[in-house]
Amino acid sequence: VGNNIPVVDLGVHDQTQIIQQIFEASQDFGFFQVINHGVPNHLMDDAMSVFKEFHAMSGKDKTIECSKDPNKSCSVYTGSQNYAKEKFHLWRDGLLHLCNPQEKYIQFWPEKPTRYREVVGPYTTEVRKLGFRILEFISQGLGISPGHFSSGLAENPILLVNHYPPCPDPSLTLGQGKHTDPSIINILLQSEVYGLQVFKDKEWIGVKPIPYAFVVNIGYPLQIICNGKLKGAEHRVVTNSNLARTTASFFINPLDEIIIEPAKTLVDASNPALYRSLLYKDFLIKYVAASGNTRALEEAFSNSTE
Ligand code: AKG
Repeated sequence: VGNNIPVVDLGVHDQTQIIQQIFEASQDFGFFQVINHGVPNHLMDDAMSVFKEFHAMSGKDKTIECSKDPNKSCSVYTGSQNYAKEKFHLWRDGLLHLCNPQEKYIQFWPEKPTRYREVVGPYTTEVRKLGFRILEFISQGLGISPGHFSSGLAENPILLVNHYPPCPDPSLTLGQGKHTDPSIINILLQSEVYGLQVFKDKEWIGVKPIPYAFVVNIGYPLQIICNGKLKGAEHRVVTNSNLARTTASFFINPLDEIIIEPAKTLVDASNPALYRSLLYKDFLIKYVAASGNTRALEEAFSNSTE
C-alpha cells in the first residue's frame, strides 16, 4: 500500500468495489493499474511485437510509413512534436496516429511491419471498449450521468507508441519531462522495463511493470470535468542505460469542438465551478503554451481570476 500505484481487478463481481477502488486511486494518485480487464493477452503481445518492430526500422523507413496522410493524422518524430522548442531534447521516438473512426484513418497507418494494421486495428478497438468501461466506472463514482462521456468527450482517441532507446547517461535527459496529460484518460501498455514515474507528495514513485496489466491515468480535462474531485496526475519517464523500452499510450481525447467544463450536476451554490468552460481546441492551445506544467495549467483554467 502506501506508495504503490493501486491495482484494480476488473474481473471481480462486485462492481461497487471496483468503482470505489478506481475512485480512490484517481483521487489519491491520479493513476492505477487494471488487471483482468478483458483485452486478450495475445492481442497485447501481438501489439507490443509490432510496436517494437516498427521502432526497429530505420528513421527513413519510419518517416515513409507515416507520410501517407496529407492532413498528418499519422506522424513520427524524435523528442516531442515540438522538437525545435523543447527545453531539453527528450530521449524518445514517437509514432502518433488517430484511431477513430477506424475506417477513415487505418489507410494512413503504417503498412510496415506488414501485420501493423491487422493487429493494431483490433487492439485499439478493444482498448477503446475498455476505456469506455473505465469512464463508466468513473461516472458512477462521481455520480454524474452514465452517458456523460459518450457525447464527444471520448470520440477522438490517439495512439502514441513511444520508444526509448538505451541512453548512455540517464542523468542527462529524460524519456518524457514532468507533465500532466491533455487527455481525459490514458490507457498505457507498459513493457517489462521500468521507466514511468508518478509525482506524489513531492516524491517520484516508479510504476511497477505488471505482465498484462494496463496503467490508467487521469488527464487534466477530466480534472476540469469532475470539478477537481479527481487528479490529473503529474508523471515523467526516465531512461535506462542498457535496456530499450517501448510503450503505447491510448489517449482518450475529446473532439476539438466539444466544451470542457465541470459537469453541471457537480456544481451548485455550495460547490462553485472551479474551472472555466472552453472548447477542447482552445484548451489545447493553452495546454501547449503551459508545456503541461501543472501550476501554469491551474492559472490558465482556474475560475478564480478576479
Ligand atoms: C505519455 O505518453 O504521456 C506517457 O506518459 C507514456 C508513459 C510511458 O511511456 O511509460
